[in-house]
Amino acid sequence: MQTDITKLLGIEYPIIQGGMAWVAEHHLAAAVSEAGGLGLIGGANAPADVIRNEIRETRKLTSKPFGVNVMLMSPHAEDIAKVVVEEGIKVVTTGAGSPEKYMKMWKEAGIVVIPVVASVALARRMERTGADAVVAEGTESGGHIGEATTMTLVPQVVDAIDIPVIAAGGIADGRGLAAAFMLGAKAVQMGTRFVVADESIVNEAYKDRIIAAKDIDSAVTGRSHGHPVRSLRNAMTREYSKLEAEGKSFEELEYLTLGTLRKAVIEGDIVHGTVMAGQIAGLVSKKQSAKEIIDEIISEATNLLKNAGSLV
Ligand code: TUI
Repeated sequence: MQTDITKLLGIEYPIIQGGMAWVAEHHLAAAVSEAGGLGLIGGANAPADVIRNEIRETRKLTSKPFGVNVMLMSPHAEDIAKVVVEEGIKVVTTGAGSPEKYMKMWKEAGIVVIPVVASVALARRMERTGADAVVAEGTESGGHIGEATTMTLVPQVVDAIDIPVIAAGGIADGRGLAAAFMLGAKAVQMGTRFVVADESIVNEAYKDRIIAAKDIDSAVTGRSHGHPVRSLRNAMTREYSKLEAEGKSFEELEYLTLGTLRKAVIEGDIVHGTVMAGQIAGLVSKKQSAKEIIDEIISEATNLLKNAGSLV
């Protein structure tokens, strides 16, 4: 299944794995790339040397293309921006900000740069600054989110820019991939479905919570301070929302969440930890290898797109 994005990235299928904090490490990234998608190492808040090591470990497991996601709010973003150049990384995605100050360095290094955007305005700015493609990420996504839904954001971004668009947010099966193509996207980025992959190092309790999730089980916290984050509802989100409603400061709320994503992902504390996941968690119902996930989605989408002709 070849599109502008598979050609740009040299991959077999138009499926990109999200650069999820604590989750997107070398085992998962290598498995997704080996299966024909694009695996990503998530820089998150990790120190640059940890990411350098993750890159090297990924190379031991796959010779196929993979990328690094640079989370721009990280205190280590600048160092990771340099590490990706030093390590000869071919594809970089960015999140939670604008990567403008790194563009010149990355483009000179021949890196394909794909910023994640949550608005048409940022998509336009990214095209002007030399991005090769963008991920248009709807508010259905897990983690740090924007306001627009995938259904509304993707076609508006597609119309606004000439570089290829990758759809993200609320996509976890072949229907989602086919729908993304209909909206004008050339690939999808998926997070939640890959969290439960066999190769994902995420604690089984976290995976089981995603499998058990229903359609309305996620909640958004942090809106009052302009840093909305979607995760599955639990004691943590309830406590946060209560303090948020009481008007607690950003710093106090930040302190409450410190280390809680790690607590959920690594330790499996899905009650007091932060269980980031997208709204599509309700659709994710089984644990499979990354290859099974990708093969199933491609097969579903191919059948749907073949049959689409019978509608007219
Ligand atoms: O970045 C993400 N998702 C994330 S980052 C993350 S780490 C984190 N952990 C705890 C609290 C907060 C963050 C977890 N999930 N997705 C990409 C994304 N980028 N979504 C939205 C944006 C975004 C939002 C505003 C990008 C740019 C922006 O404005 C930039 C500007 O300069 O206008």
